[in-house]
Amino acid sequence: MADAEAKFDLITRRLQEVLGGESIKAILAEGKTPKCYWGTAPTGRPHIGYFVPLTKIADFLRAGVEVKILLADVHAFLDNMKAPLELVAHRTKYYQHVLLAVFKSLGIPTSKLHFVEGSSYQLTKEYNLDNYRLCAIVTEHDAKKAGAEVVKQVESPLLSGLLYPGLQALDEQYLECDFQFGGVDQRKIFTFAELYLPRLGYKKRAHLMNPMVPGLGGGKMSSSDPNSKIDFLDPPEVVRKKIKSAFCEEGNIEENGVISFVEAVLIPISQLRLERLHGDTGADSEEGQEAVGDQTPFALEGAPEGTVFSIFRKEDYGGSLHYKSAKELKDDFTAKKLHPKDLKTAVADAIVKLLTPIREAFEASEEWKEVEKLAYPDPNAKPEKKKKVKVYHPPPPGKGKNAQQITEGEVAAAVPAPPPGQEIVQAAVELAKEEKPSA
Ligand code: STL
Repeated sequence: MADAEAKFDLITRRLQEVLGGESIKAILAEGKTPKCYWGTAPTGRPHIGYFVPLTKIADFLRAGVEVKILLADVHAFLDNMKAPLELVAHRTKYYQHVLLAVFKSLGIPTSKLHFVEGSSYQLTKEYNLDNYRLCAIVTEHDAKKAGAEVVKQVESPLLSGLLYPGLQALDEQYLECDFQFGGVDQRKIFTFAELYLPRLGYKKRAHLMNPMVPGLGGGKMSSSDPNSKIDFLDPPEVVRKKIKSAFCEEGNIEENGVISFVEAVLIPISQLRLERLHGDTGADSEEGQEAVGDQTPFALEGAPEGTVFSIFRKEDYGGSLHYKSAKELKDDFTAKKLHPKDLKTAVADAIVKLLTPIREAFEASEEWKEVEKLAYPDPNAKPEKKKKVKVYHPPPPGKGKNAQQITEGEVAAAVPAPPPGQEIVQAAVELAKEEKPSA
């Protein structure tokens, strides 16, 4: 069936790897709706690298796929407490706000997406029993290996990190998906799930993987260098500054985060928009209807038909450049026909355009602003000053203007008690000191 084939091509376009594609083809051939999920753990602040999976979700909807978005709150905690329990709920809400605003900015109808919080089913008896069943058959070696790329590696690994891959495997069963979608960094977890779910008597799922997009430093985007990633809420001047300082060597397309971003995000978004202009939204007839913000491709006025990325240049410098594919742009860059400075300016302009509606949605939402403060409290903020309790210092007996007796109890009542919990924190610090190896 030609229709099924076209849908499969749309579902898998631009992916780096597909495992078990035949099972998706079989579902489509039967005229059924494939179901998928994409999971994210609400830990640090989501950055613009998230445009990659979120843009891909537009393809799934166009192909009629049912999409669930998992906010993996329990995982956020399990991964070395990247999100401490007190913060997890706030961060989950923050992620939900960001994701909804990004989807709207991409013109993806949010009514078609199903948001699920991990804790809504991961704390049930059934799920936990399955976790124990899994623990009884998975070796420590396999669990460690599966999480090697995804779980933060630390000197003294916690048991929680070993649980992470197993729970992600169970999510496939409990979210009733036909395939899980994620970055290629999830590959080891995906193959772990393919091996172990059948051993619990569950169906093996297909796995679709995105390429990873390097950060602006050329390395990993999720690194702790704040300049290597752009936050969804960064204002234009910050975007421009970060792009300006990005590693982008003339003639070198390797380890070039700026070019990678054009290829993985800007061009696919342009392409989605061009296709939408032509009415090619497949099963997703609602695409674009609730879109917020400028929905034009990143092409300058007067660009030839099919342009997915334009770079403004003064006539003196050869005039503007228009590209119909990432390959054309990369070829020009390699041949030094496109200068890093011109590329950077065009990319910064495009990112500013992409982020404008997201920042506006944030500014317009008191709830989101409030959640942001709770989810990511300023680490430099001074703790609120407690009002000093006046302590009465009695003069030595017999001295003072109105010399009179005061009891010990009265003094104790006037001395402020330490804030609750301080003793516990103190005890933990002492314990940590004692545990340090005496080298
Ligand atoms: C991150 C960053 C990222 C993906 C994830 C976490 C994925 C988490 C996850 C958890 C449970 C699932 C599926 C995915 O079932 O890019 O910190």
